[in-house]
Amino acid sequence: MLHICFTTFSRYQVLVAGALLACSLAACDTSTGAGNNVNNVNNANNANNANNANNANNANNVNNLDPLQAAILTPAPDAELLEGKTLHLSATISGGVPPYVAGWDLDGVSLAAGENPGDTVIPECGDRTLTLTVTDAAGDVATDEIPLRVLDLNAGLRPYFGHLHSHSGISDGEGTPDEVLTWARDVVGVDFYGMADHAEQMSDSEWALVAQKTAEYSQPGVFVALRGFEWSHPWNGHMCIYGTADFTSAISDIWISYIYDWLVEHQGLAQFNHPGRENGVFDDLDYEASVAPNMFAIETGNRGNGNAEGEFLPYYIQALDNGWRLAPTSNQDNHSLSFNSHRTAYWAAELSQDSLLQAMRDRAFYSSDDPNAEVMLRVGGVTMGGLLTPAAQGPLEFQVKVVDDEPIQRLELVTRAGVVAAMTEPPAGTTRFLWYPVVNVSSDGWYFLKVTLEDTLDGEGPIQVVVTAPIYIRF
Ligand SMILES: [Ca+2]
Ligand SMILES: [Ca+2]
Ligand SMILES: [Zn+2]
Ligand SMILES: [Zn+2]
Repeated sequence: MLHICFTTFSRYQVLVAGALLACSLAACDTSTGAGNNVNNVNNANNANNANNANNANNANNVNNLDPLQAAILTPAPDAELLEGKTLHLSATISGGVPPYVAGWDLDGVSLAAGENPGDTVIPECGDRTLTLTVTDAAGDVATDEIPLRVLDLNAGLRPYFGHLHSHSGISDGEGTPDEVLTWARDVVGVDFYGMADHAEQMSDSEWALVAQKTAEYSQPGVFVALRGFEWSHPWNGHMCIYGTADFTSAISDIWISYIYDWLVEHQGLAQFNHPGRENGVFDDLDYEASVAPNMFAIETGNRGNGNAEGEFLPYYIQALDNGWRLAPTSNQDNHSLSFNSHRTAYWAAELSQDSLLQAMRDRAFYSSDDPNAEVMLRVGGVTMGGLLTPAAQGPLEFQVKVVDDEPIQRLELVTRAGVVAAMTEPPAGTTRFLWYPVVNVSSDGWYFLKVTLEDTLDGEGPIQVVVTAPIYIRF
């Protein structure tokens, strides 16, 4: 009944490490059972002798043996692990009549076979029951079962899909705020919608009307509307600004330093729009530490040009390399009541104006050509957009979960200068994928996830691309 204890485990499998201990203890215990076995055999022989001399030897042997027993060694009861992680399955089987047939199941679904099947992937999260069933050559059956807690990689968060850049009839778009918000909520069906009309075409009363309407239409858990405005400079570039009581236009604020100072003063949260469309690109996205806390996003998708087209993606990478902490977004920038499949998505526990504003402060967004792809990137307890301070230089395990209603083609972990640090291609047709790439981290930097999906539902084909906010590494 020798079993092989596994020797490598991650820091996230502390409880499985406990299983290791149980494993070696059980191995030591086998010697103490030997004396009992001898006694049992002697007792059984005496009984047989007294009973029936005509019993066949085979039958005597069966009666003489210990009863069939099955015990799960690893994992330990109540072990916790992340979905998609490998779990080491091992057991001890004794007594009965060998050979044994052993099968493992998770909540009644077959998982593995044999006494020591070794590393087995646990696919889905939840409070699960692991059962070992053993049948011996005489047809006797023994079982053992333990509870397992398989943790959701999304940690109770879910993605919400919407937009952070749109225009209404207040500036050069279409529709009143009522018409725009009703359409976004009921026709497009997005979870959130940022109204950002051009500042230089908006009056104070229109600005106040948008505040009133976005508050009126926001229903926690149903739909969130947010008021912002677009600051448009013909040379430097455009930005959408949220979270301020006032608005300002490039007519009054000509220089970049003016709008950066204004953002700090008004505690605004701003997004670089369609980078590169205006030649100055905010001084080539030069890093300004004073305003860095206020700049939360950069568009990698605008109107029909998304991540797959790649028009704006290089500027995202450039901005991160320059030192900005930004999330990527993909917005319609619509000037009419029309919509495509591109979305900005954020992770939160619930849908509300507060959670949307918090996601801006946390940079917890991803930019998606696809309207419903769920893409999570974490490291330990840090979610996309977050800052991680590793305890030491060396291997770092990222945690990735992608779920869509269309096949997942490729996953890439992208780092400085756009270098691909890790890559994998799931089997054809995969629509739910967990990935734990390990990369060596030795200096400050960032890592975001790029996911290539086959497009079969949105008419964009052959592919759509998702990019997440990075995990920022600071030693
Ligand atoms: Ca999809
Ligand atoms: Ca699609
Ligand atoms: Zn613009
Ligand atoms: Zn615009």
